[in-house]
Amino acid sequence: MQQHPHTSGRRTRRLAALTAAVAAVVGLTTLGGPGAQAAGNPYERGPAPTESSIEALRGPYAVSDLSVSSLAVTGFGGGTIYYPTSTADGTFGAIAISPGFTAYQSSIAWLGPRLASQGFVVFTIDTNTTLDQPASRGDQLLAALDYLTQRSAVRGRIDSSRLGVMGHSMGGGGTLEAAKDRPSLQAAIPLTPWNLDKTWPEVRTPTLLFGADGDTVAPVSSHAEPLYTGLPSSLDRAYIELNGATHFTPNSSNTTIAKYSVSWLKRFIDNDTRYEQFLCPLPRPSLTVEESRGNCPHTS
Ligand code: 9J3
Ligand code: ZN
Repeated sequence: MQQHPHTSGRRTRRLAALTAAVAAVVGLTTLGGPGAQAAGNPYERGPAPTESSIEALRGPYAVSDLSVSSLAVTGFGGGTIYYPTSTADGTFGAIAISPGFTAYQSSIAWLGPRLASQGFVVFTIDTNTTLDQPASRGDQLLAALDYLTQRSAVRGRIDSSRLGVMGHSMGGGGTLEAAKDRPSLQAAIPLTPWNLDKTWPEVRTPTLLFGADGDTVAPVSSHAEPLYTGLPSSLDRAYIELNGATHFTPNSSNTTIAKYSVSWLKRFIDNDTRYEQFLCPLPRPSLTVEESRGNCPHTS
């Protein structure tokens, strides 16, 4: 910038300094990549979301992974940790994810990089045996979170006060068991859950359940829907029933599951209200959503 020859001295220098300061602040808050962070929320990670960013196959963070042998842990069956490669943005919230009855971590593996690339450390686990029941799967999810935050090689990358759980089928039933046992969990997401216990008044963790309209293994009328109803009505809770879906829809890449899961995890693990727009109002019935229920998350 060229200066007018007749304006000079202190005032011009002060103006220049002010302009530089404003530019620096604007740069910090709008420049980007994953690095952008709000002054008001220390847990916020990544740039402002859009419909296409929550639907994308990958979010803004490059992801690394780490295999954990069952021989190296106790209380669960090992697994794979997916985590943002860069440490430039500080720590991240973390989630553990359990597969269902007779299934392995491979059945929920797509969620690892999909969620981690949005800014979470994600632990997809194997259970001690593939026949373990929901209460055991809940205990194993908690053992996995304890390993992740206390002993794993990525423990220094995790904010251990900001944890969540997910799971498919009996792993979804286990997700509710984990939340009941550990009220400090910040988010829970059961996927086509299966649990004989339909009463969950103790749960204090914001919970998003996915049902599938064509589920004949864990029909929504006897599992996902009564499990949703069994949560406290005062809880931040939601139910999304997938349209044209089966019990096994959560076992492969699914954009409806991903976009609302990312939004729920961001909203409740990161306290990131920028994602509230995708949860509230609830998704309307469509080609992908059969029905939805919930009490829209309260702002602030
Ligand atoms: O984890 C699941 O897929 C539970 C559904 C099931 O097979 O229950 C049978 C007892
Ligand atoms: Zn329904």
